[in-house]
Amino acid sequence: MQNGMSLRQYLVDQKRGGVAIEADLIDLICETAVTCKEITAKIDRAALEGALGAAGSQNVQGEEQKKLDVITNDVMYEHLCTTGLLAGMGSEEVDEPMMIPDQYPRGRYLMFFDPLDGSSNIDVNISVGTIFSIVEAPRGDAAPAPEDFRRKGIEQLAAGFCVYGPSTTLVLTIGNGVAMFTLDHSVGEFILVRDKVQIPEETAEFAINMSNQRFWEEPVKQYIADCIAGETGPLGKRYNMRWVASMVAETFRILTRGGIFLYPMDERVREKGGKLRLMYEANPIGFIIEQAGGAASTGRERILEVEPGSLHQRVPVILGSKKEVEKVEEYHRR
Ligand code: AHM
Ligand code: MG
Repeated sequence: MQNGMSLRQYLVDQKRGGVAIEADLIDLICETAVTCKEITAKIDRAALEGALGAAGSQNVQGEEQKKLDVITNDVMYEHLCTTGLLAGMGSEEVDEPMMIPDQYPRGRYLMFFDPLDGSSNIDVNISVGTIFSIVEAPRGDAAPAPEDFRRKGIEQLAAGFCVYGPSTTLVLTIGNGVAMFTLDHSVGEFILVRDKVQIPEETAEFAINMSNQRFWEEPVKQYIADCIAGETGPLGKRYNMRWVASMVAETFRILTRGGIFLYPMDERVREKGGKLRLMYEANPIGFIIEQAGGAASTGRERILEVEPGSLHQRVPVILGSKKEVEKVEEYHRR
């Protein structure tokens, strides 16, 4: 695998190398990358075009939507529903599964997506991203049923996220490791910059929203207390802390230098199951993390094996360097 390959060249090369990937899935990933380029341009011009700030509406999660949440959701849906590659889509920003309008052909895949993860950061110019997860549509190109949108993470064929930061970089897995592609604006293509990304197994860097401490479950309270205790504490090392409040940015950091990210269960979100969403946040990011040699857990089970109850189901999320995630699972078993 050579740096300098375009995204499509990489995917074709993977297929030639024996990875089971259909030509339609290659096309779908490339079309998704086109929407990420469009979103890059929208974000870049948002302040100039008055597209920052609140939209004045709430999504199904009861969260205030930003104008860009709505704009990027529309970019994704309007572009991808015309490609003839999808049978339906599920978005963080839309209550019900989204069907393909009758005037367009349907394809054999379903996509789950968060069009603008970390959007609470958008007005302060911090990295945000688009997350996507692709599974096979169980009825082929027939119209999908509601239950077709409840899928375990282990069923994913591909998952990725594009982070809009100092560079626009797409992180992708098709089940054969993780590759990263940076958008080269001079040619308008995503170009391979890293392949076979590996997360160091051990780390001394954690990411958690400390302001929620009093609401966490006991095992997480204890683990973080032990991290803060440093060299003389039970974990025997000095930890560093980071919190970007943008899961895509935290994941990118972990893929680059290791670390552990926690959005645990807390008292305020217990009834909802947690804060982060299974289908379009935890599953795709969990798949990527595992493919890079890390681990992704709820604290009690592997995220990719969680049985989804609904499209917008939430879960506790603990992911990153494998040995550190295993340690936190150990705290949950005690
Ligand atoms: P969003 O999809 O509405 O942006 O919510 C998800 C984000 C994650 O990116 C991030 O880890 C978390 O919410 C930040 O939460 P907090 O506001 O508690 O810092
Ligand atoms: Mg999100």
